[in-house]
Amino acid sequence: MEHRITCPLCEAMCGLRVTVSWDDAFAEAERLLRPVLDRHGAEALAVYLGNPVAHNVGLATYVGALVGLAGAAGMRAYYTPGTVDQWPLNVVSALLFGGMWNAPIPDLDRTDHLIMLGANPSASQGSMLSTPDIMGRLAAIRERGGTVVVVDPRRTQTARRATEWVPVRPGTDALLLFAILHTLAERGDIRYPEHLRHMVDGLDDVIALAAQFPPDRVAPTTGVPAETIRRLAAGLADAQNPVLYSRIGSCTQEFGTLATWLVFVLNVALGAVDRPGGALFPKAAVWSPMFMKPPDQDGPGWRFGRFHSRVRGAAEVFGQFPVSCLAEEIDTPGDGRLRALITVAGNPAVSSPGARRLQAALPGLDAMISIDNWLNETTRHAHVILPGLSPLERPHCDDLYWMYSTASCVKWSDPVLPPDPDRPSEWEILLRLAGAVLGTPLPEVDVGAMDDLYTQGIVFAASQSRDTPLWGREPAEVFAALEGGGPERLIDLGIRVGPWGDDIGRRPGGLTLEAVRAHPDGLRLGELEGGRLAEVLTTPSGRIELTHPMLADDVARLADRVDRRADGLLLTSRRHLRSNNSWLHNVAALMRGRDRCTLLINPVDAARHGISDGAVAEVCTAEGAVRVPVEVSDEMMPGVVSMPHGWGHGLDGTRLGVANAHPGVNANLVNPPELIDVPSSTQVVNGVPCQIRPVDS
Ligand SMILES: Nc1nc2c(c(=O)[nH]1)N[C@H]1C(S)=C(S)[C@@H](COP(=O)(O)OP(=O)(O)OC[C@H]3O[C@@H](n4cnc5c(=O)[nH]c(N)nc54)[C@H](O)[C@@H]3O)O[C@H]1N2
Ligand SMILES: Nc1nc2c(c(=O)[nH]1)N[C@H]1C(S)=C(S)[C@@H](COP(=O)(O)OP(=O)(O)OC[C@H]3O[C@@H](n4cnc5c(=O)[nH]c(N)nc54)[C@H](O)[C@@H]3O)O[C@H]1N2
Ligand SMILES: [Mo]
Repeated sequence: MEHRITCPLCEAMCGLRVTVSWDDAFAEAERLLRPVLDRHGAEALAVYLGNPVAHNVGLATYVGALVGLAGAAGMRAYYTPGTVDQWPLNVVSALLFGGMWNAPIPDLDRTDHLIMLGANPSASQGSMLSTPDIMGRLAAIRERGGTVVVVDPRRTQTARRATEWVPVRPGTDALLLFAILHTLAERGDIRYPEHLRHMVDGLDDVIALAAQFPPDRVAPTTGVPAETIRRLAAGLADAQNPVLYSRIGSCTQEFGTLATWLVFVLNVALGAVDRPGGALFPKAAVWSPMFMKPPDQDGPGWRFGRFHSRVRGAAEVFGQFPVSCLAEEIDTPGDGRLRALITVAGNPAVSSPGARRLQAALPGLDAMISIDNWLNETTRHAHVILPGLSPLERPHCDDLYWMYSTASCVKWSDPVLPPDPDRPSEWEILLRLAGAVLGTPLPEVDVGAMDDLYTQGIVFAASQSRDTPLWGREPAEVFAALEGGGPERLIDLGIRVGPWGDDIGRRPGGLTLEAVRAHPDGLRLGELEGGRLAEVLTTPSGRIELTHPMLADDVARLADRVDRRADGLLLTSRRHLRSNNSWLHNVAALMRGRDRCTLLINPVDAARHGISDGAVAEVCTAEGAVRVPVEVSDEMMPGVVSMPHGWGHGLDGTRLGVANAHPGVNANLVNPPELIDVPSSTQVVNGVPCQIRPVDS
């Protein structure tokens, strides 16, 4: 049975939920939120924004209103799965290239030598790298005589289709990459083509840091033989158009920032950055306010660790604490304790390390409001659930992901079905909540006025910021030229100030939303190209700033790791094609086939622990233990086990008929909250020390 929520739900007595009118839901949200805000201020409030925010234009364009205004009212930090995902990439992008979403992607169609680390596009379809048929594009590299190397502790489907699979011990990618850089330098293979010569600072400093990581030294720790490391370096050096790409397996690990950084360092050292066939900066057709530096990051460069979390003292990074801090900030008494939580399209009770503590903490909130369409592991604790319209009832236009796309496109999709006129859109709900945090009783918030205020605020901030296309423009004039309201107005703004836009009247004949709408199949406006460095870099120097104390300082932590022999098993994460994090397990058609929530283990490790295929094992970490069925497979490198994330359904109070019949096990019950990649405050869910034992059933 499906159980998509279409009417607001409120908690009645004894955990029972009742369907209520929108007016009653808003009144109830007000009744719960107001005392917290009045007594404790916005400091007692947190907002959690989940992954689908990025795939829903109304949420993507308006979560900034809630987070920004709540921040202005005193909310300390907000939470997202960014800190179990791409935060290291954001940090590195900000420091090296100037913007947190500003990074080059591999030019898949022209490279002849790709090394891919910690990514499995056969399942994920590519991440921070948007392209249709990514597996076809990888196959094409080989068909034209090129090479694809996959570095991953698991021989994934992607690795199977590659030229070579290089198993690596989880968490040690940075050592491997340093050793490759070391080898390139030793061979005299650092390329400094003309286009980079005056555009890069600090490469020599990084090469000097690499001196302590020769292949022979890192081989025992990484599990990659020294000859293989030298061969990988030679392969890159000999290729015409080499490039490296990394993703989540190299981010959510002990040295996620260093590993992600070194991928870009190597791309620079190979002369690949900003060169066709190498790593190119996509040109997004739609400008997004996300691309500008947040107003609280005043001054040149970026600052991190401007404030720290109350309980464990974790450093903020881009205004966020590691997502696992949420639980302790709710359940630890004292001034500044979180008493109210708003979740938007997120399921942190499953997706956040230390999930057991969060699940126990959520019932302790005075007010929990969720914008979500499912009664799941997280929203079952909400006092009020406010559901959005179905994806078929709302328009769509991507924004963020064009920053990582292999072509410059734009497409506006009108709703397929007429939206129910009696239901608010999610962006309106966000504005209402934002107004309530600012002090207006929630039912009385003037959503239209809030929308104008927010849009004017964006135009004003962009007009003050050098790295936006609105810099120096007269805000009132720009705002007056925009029509309508809601996401359509913001997307119209983004298209018009984008590279193909009409520049708000200054470039007659340029694109507007209206012009884009006339092409329901979308417009393909440009291809990836090189030679754009001067235009894309927004660092203080205007060059690629390859070293930063924050990065260089973390090398000492890495150097300590080289000689630490970790002989025990390491737990890693994985995803599957037919699910999306935690929330497609309720779709019957996607749940056919055998159980996917298994612990993958190499036959040697299985035999050593007396565990056979299909048996149940207990996986135990510093955080706790779970029981999970075992799948013995030589696709895992010895010493490493893999569990998918997003499972652990079947909890009381949820309404997920299909998912609850295939509950699986929540990997984040055993991922410890305190394991983080230090510079980026990112959770470690790859390379977690664990033990296993058979369970007698
Ligand atoms: N161990 C481990 N943990 C991980 C990861 C891992 O690899 N290993 N990966 C991490 C990553 S990369 C991510 S992105 C996170 C995901 O973490 P979350 O974003 O917290 O979780 P999701 O499973 O994506 O949950 C999405 C929620 O949004 C709701 N939803 C779906 N569509 C919409 C919509 O259009 N509107 C609204 N309002 N709600 C909607 C769904 O019902 C669901 O409740 O998990 C992270 N956690
Ligand atoms: N079908 C489907 N598509 C998705 C998602 C989904 O759940 N299902 N989730 C979406 C989201 S939110 C995201 S963030 C992206 C993520 O997209 P990807 O980054 O491609 O993520 P995964 O498919 O989890 O692949 C990560 C790989 O890293 C490997 N790995 C683990 N530890 C290490 C390590 O220490 N070093 C190296 N080199 N590798 C390691 C794992 O074995 C795994 O093969 O996918 C997105 N796309
Ligand atoms: Mo993600």
